[in-house]
Amino acid sequence: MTTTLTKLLRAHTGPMTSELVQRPGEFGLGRIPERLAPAAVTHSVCGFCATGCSLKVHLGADGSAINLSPQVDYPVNLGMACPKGWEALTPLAAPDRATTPLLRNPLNGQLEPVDWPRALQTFVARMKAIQAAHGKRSIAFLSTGQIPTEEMMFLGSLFKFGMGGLHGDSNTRQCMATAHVAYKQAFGFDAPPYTYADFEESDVLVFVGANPAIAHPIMWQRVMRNRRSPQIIVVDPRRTETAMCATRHVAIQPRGDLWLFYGISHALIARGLIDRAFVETHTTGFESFAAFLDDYTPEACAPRCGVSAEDIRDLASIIAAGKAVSFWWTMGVNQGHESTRVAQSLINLALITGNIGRPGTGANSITGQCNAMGSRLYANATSLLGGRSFEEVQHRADVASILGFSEAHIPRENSWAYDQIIDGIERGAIRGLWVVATNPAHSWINHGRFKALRDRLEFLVVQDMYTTTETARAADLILPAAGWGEKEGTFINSERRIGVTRKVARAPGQALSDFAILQLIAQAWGCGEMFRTWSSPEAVFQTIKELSRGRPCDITGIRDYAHLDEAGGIQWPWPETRNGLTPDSANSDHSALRTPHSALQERRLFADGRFFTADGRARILFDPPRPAPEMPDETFPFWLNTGRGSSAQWHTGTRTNKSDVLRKLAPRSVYVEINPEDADRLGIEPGGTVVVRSRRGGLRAAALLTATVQPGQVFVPMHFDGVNQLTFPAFDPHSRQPSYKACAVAVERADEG
Ligand SMILES: Nc1nc2c(c(=O)[nH]1)N[C@H]1C(S)=C(S)[C@@H](COP(=O)(O)OP(=O)(O)OC[C@H]3O[C@@H](n4cnc5c(=O)[nH]c(N)nc54)[C@H](O)[C@@H]3O)O[C@H]1N2
Ligand SMILES: Nc1nc2c(c(=O)[nH]1)N[C@H]1C(S)=C(S)[C@@H](COP(=O)(O)OP(=O)(O)OC[C@H]3O[C@@H](n4cnc5c(=O)[nH]c(N)nc54)[C@H](O)[C@@H]3O)O[C@H]1N2
Ligand code: SF4
Ligand SMILES: [Mo]
Repeated sequence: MTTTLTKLLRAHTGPMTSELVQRPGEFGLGRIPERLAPAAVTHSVCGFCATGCSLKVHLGADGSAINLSPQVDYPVNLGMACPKGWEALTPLAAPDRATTPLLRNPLNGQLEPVDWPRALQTFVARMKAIQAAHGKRSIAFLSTGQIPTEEMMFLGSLFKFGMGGLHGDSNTRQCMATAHVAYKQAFGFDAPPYTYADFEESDVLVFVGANPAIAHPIMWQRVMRNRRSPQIIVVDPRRTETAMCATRHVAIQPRGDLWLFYGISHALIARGLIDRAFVETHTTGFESFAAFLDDYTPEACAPRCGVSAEDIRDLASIIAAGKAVSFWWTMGVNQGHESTRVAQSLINLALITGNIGRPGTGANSITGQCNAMGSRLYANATSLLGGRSFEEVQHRADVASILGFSEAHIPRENSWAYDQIIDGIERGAIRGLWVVATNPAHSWINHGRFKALRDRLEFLVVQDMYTTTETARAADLILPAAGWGEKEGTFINSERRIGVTRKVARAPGQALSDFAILQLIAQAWGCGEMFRTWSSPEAVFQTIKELSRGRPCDITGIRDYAHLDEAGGIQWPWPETRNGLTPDSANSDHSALRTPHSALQERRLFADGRFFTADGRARILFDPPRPAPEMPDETFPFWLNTGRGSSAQWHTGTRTNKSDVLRKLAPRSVYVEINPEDADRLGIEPGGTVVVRSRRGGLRAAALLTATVQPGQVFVPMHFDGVNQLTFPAFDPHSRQPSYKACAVAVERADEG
């Protein structure tokens, strides 16, 4: 183990990927003197949101990044980037970076620096002791959609196949679980069908519970490039930045979505405005859906969703008149108590109107984190590698044979979901927790409870870039991780495009990439031999290709990282057989791929109307709407809505708060958006301090008076700690995704509270 450690630490101070990039002038001419060499550049996919912009990295003489600018020649961002992308290097230099492992000293309760051998030995000894006393399954991990696929796959595989654990989930549950399940049930595989060119090729775009103008600014720029004068309909209780730019804002009542979309479906079917031929050839379940909808006339739905029957019919007419209609959804849909059915109510609309598989169409879930799509396929958390199932014999056998392990290493059961892991901690079933690249003490729903749970854990390991996150501060052991830009690997963006992220900076002190940390833990645990061939992210990428073979996400036609770079990223599927292109058919393929908007570079699914279900047909799925589990009442009269506050803030702020530029672009302290009428009634002044209270906790915040929120509703951004003391832990029954967007609160002036 010491040899591996020495090697890894040496590698960490050794060359960066960027230094292996040739500088112009080096080709065959020998190295030109440094002072004459034009600055070298490389590029890397952004590590914030799932848009997956490519950033040009300008390198200094020592090969490390000195600046970033957007890449022009990339089919995603076409020369654009949002403020986070421009500022992506700044968080790397923050003073609170974890630079050595830190271990809590039981005598004084302080986190104290230790060396890697001691940290690893402690990790292994404490986790194994817990397993010995309480069973193999008494340890769990919580991870992320923000590290490369190769690292997630290593974490999930090491934990389940090497360490004998079963329960692991990630923040993707907070974010994309609904889309994952909705697609799987409806299409037979978790397969977002679209490509970003669809933003430009639609003549009607319907955004539901999505605020791309701030959450996915470059996707929004793609909408702005649409030359068809499209109708843009935004369904959101708030008049968001996106709603302000839309042609129509539908100010739906919170949680009214299922009523609205059933009402629209009813209106379409009643007036015969559907694509019968598509429905008959490519779907199942239509007849029972139509019968079910009898009760959902626009008149019946109107009072339940806050949209008039006339408007419901009007929306149906707009959708029916559109030649290419696309439906886009994000967290306003995914984070709800009946979210899977809401997502499917949009899928149903696309199916019954035949808006799928053609340019500018689709039922399109927009992804959140840079690699949530990688996590959905390869995290090995709640589904087995490659979108497989732990419960299927054949799937386990396939994975075992590809990885060269005995099948005995592969659990036959599914992991608990995030909320079940949290319950498990409460019950004492989980005693050791390993948190990688997520900050649940801030982001988990009703986190007041998470904090109490800390005391139930015998051992909490936090693997993060920083020592100061809410979760790291509670840890027994902090493992110092390299961040975006300090390591390499691949991300899969929202439109299924796989792109490479590069090492262009050195991690500080003894921080190591998550990949290297996992290699060390595997060795220290005693299962290093199983992962002998997992020698680098790119080696693991080759295994990922094999795991994809014959699956809907087949990428066996991608040669290696260089191929991805040359091609401008490649969307799955890209099987070996694709258009006769083979991994070796070199340059001509790549130049074809580089043609902007060529058929190869912008690919959507289901052009042939065949879905991934056994009979090739999409499923129309539905259920009656249910009331939200916590509704406003006399004591807690407001709906609390939460979400993204600005394009300059990222989640719990551990990265974006480190940039002065980004901090100038967003409010520094927590605020609550409240309608001026409500404020007036409650005697709340603009900027005055108020207390927002729910049954679970309270939060002091500055009042931001704005008519963008409707009377009776308030909005608090998720970026400040404390918001999740308020939220109510309700979960969708299919996806187990938390319902962050609706609970009941009271608001009062602070001097009265
Ligand atoms: N700047 C920035 N960008 C980000 C992120 C970030 O933290 N900062 N995070 C990334 C991640 S991980 C994600 S998941 C995405 C999230 O991206 P979005 O989902 O677009 O952002 P949110 O603000 O969470 O939620 C979207 C909207 O849902 C609305 N909503 C609330 N309740 C309802 C309802 O009942 N019905 C409907 N129809 N709408 C409702 C909210 O008012 C909100 O405007 O953003 C990604 N991009
Ligand atoms: N109220 C409310 N709560 C929400 C939401 C909401 O809309 N409302 N949205 C939910 C959603 S959609 C999401 S995605 C979650 C996000 O919630 P989190 O995942 O908890 O938020 P982040 O701040 O992104 O946390 C990522 C952590 O990983 C660390 N990190 C970054 N890069 C690396 C790396 O390469 N390696 C390692 N080891 N660590 C790294 C960062 O420092 C940070 O501590 O929040 C959820 N919580
Ligand atoms: S839009 Fe997303 S991927 Fe593009 S630069 Fe901004 S944060 Fe990065
Ligand atoms: Mo997310």
